[in-house]
Amino acid sequence: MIDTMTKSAELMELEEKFGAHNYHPIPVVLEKGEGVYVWDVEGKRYFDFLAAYSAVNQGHCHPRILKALTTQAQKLTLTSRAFYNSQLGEYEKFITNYFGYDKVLPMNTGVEGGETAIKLARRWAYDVKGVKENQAKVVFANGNFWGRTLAAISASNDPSSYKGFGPYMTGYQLVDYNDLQALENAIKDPNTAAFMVEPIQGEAGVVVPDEGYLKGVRALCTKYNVLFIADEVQTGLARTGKMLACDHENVKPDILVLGKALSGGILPVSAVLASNEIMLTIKPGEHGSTYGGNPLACAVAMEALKVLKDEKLAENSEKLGIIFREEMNKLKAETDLITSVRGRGLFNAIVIKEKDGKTAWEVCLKFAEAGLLAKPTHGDIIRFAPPLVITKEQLMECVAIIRKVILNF
Ligand code: IF1
Repeated sequence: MIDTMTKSAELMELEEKFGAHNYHPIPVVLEKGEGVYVWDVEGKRYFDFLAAYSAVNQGHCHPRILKALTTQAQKLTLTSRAFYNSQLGEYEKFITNYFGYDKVLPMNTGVEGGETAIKLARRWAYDVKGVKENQAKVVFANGNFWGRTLAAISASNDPSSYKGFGPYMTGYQLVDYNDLQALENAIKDPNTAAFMVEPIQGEAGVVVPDEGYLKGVRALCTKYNVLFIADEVQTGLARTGKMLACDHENVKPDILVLGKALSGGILPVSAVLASNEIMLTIKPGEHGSTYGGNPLACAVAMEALKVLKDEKLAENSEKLGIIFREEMNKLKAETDLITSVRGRGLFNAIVIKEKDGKTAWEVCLKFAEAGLLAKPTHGDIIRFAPPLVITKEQLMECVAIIRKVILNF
């Protein structure tokens, strides 16, 4: 019997056999991406409605960002920070002007951005605020997710993130998200260095706080001389219909953490932006990373940021997000399968009425069959986050696919 295993099945088997089992992917094997589309190894085309968890806001393999990559890659990719390089200064000037901060500390992954922000906040607490050595406290919100390192999972209240990896980082406190009274009770403690929060919680299932929450966070952090760290790794860079999710309430965090779409999904680039007062508390040789600020990342990130503005992706996200939620709310009225619709811009989620703990997963399998890729988070929540280059026509095609699958489920 000739082995009739498909290419996809073959490749999935290789991952099963030789790779760690730290994910449970939707069973599609992707080979090519362009704009809002991805193709599997059998040549089937899908709408990508996850956009690599918002790392591909500019669309897959954006030609301008690829050009920046290939041009720089022919010249110089990495020097380490033992030396200067021709791209870093230009990039630092560009991104600090772009977001309105004095300085940037370049890193690679989002979680390194979070770790850097916390190190800066603690150092600022000791050197500027006057907190006693090793007494600094950092506050986080229940439901937070900012990565997989030990410092990140120590802040988590989700057992699937932290269980079995203790002991945990100390000096942390958790308060309920969207609860300003709980926040005030926590940060009035004079040992508090910072409150790190996602303006909209991503992994928690696109949890949008009440209008006024971010303004309240800003006011309380100012009142108690506590640094407001905004983790915009997933919500930033036009995803929620503004350049930053904090822009919905016109609040300016003391420390801004960016990642994911900062490189348009081409290579890992993250950044931490802050004032001189905060940033200069870290002295030469006290923080860094092999790849942080490499010339390739700088060239790619500058182009990725230019594309966001040139293609008005925040405006497109805002406009199409409103249409998308209208369509999802219409659909919700026609079925008992959807219990809630929420989001901002093209950062949305529907909550599925779970029958047996597998419903959302099975719905996503049906979406894949119908040519749309999405994945559940926390079992019953399906996040919808397409590349922000999606057109209205493409969005309506996706709405039709979602409707068909949901109504026939
Ligand atoms: C995985 C989740 C999303 C993030 C926020 C920091 C980071 C992330 C708000 C760290 C990363 C990724 C991690 C990836 C899947 C994805 C994810 F489902 F895990 F939670 F997006 F929601 N802040 N999120 O969302 O950035 O170090 O990964 O570059 O771990 O499975 P990173």
